[in-house]
Amino acid sequence: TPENGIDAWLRYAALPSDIRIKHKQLSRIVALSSSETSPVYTAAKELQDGINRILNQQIDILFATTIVTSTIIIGTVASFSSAGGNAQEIPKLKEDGFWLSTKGETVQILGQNERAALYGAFEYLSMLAQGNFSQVAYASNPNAPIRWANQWDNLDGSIERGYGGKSIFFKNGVVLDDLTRVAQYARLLASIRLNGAIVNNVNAGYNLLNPLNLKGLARIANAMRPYGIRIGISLYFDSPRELGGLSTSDPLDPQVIKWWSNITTLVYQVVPDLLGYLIKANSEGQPGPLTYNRTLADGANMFARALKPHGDGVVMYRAFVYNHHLDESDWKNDRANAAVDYFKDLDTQFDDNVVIQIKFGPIDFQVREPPSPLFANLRQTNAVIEFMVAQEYLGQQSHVVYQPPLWKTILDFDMRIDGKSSIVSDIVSGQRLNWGRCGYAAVVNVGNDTTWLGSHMAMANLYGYGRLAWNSSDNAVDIVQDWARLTFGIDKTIVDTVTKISMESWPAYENYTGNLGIQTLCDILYTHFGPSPGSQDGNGWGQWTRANAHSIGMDRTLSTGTKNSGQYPLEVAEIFDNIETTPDELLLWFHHVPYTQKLKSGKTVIQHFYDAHYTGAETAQTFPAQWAALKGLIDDERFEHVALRLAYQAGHSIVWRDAVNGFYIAKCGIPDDANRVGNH
Ligand code: GCW
Repeated sequence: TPENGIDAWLRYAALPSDIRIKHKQLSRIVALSSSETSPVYTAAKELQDGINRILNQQIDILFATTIVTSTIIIGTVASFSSAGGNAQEIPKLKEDGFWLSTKGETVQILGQNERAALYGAFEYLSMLAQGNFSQVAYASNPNAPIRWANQWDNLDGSIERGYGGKSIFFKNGVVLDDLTRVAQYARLLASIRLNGAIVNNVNAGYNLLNPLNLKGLARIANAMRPYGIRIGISLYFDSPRELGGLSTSDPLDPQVIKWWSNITTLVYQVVPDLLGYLIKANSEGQPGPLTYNRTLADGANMFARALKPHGDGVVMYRAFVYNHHLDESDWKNDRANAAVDYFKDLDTQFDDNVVIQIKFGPIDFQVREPPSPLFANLRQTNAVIEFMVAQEYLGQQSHVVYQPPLWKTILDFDMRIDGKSSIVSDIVSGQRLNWGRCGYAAVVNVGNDTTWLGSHMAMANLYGYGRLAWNSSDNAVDIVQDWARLTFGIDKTIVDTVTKISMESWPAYENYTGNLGIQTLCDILYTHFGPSPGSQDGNGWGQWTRANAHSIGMDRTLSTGTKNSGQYPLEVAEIFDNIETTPDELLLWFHHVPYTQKLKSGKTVIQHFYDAHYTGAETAQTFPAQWAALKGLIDDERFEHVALRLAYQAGHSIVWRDAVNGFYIAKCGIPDDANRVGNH
């Protein structure tokens, strides 16, 4: 059924007739394209289908190369001009940018390229679906050229940190025969203007490179290409040794270089428009250049040079390199320092088609982190910021956690490089440091569940990611309102309720899991789900809290700590280095303080912990009642699906509250002012 979620925000629900009849009758779509695999063709079909469903108007498509009378014209600006159209009014567009005009007799949807025409079609349909018939004429251009999705799919069909079913790409070691869901996924990605997808796990094996799977890879690329989505793959660093039978995978060894160059030729034979490679190396047990006493740049450049002769392919080299056997007894040790320690001095050494993929914070997609200091330490090496739509540390889709407000704390942060305005979004868009290949990546991890991510509400994060990657100044409330109208309906109660729950969700989750910058206090050893504040310490993973009987927090200061504050540019370093100027929400990220330390709010750290866990859980407990207002306003299937998860979240928030508060009262023995916290 259309209600099961597969169409997500592309449901094109019929508008109520009193609204719908206000729209003029459309007569024809003229598509300036003849190829069925062109995104312009896809766009014309999408318009036809969407207009039929939203407005109940059946209209024809004419595929043409000259301008004929029409009510909607779709194509590229170039095809429009050569078909005799007057493009004078249209400003110069950036790559992937589009022009949308609903003024005058003809709706014009014209892209800088074919994929951009499809973006324009989705924009127009999004307006219609929300009952917005206003007359507009504007150009829309992306923040940044790289806007990708990453999937952590394994060839056996499992998905690492995936919470929405099995892989839509692979099963039993091979590419699935039926790739219907892959095309549907590409449609969703294109509608939020993403232009690339990495289809296999960063913890990659080498079997994707066998001849059978390369054929499968071609089919995946073919399924996504009509939507303007190009694909890339993750590689396993030791493939030359383990698959190729060489004695080494040393990136400077001529045979190894030749091996990768041959493989790359084979890959381009099946996927001529390959995006490139994603590399996780020397991270969490993965081999890499350091294994062969070479630098990370040597490793990245080896792949870059294999790609170079074939086109514009890039190597996404992940900055997630750290030692996961770190010694906690040494107070100078700090996993948060790793990315800058490893990459800073290599800044001049990467080839121009290497891009560093940097997780938004220095640790790992926690509920609150400062921006990774690496964003302020690369000047000549292009980078992308990595987000995680899949809620690995954020309740794994059993909790509603709407992430755009969290992401915006990072994107809006001013790094003050050289004492000048250096907003993170301006860095990754390329504006601040004049980068050309940069932008956004997000781990999405959709699966074959009809909800894609495992929960309808979680899809706001995928939608929001696309919106911010296109325009980081979009507002988190506007984004979720659009998403709510498109996903559930334009009724005000629906929009207000979904918006309120969503906007309250991240602050609530932060409150009942881990506040004041202590990280998400989940089990970090295995599941990354559910409370386990004791699991952070006593192991080498470096997500330490250093909680003892008297004090808590990581000392990351210059004088007594790990010197992590000093990895930020001076003005920012001074703020984080000083307890007085560090914002409360990051206090325990940067400082080790007594539980009785006073916050700016006047409360002690421990009382804030107790109170926040109560406040957060109380908020989560209002979600089921808020949602109940939607009964009958949306279909029962999705109503019940969401209601069940919200009920779970409400209960689990109490489990969280009591586990965390109980843990700390047992540690420090300081009673709760309000006398709620027992020593569990
Ligand atoms: O957060 C960690 C995850 C790993 C993941 C890793 C990474 C794919 O727990 O499952 O591995 O991040 O980003 O590489």
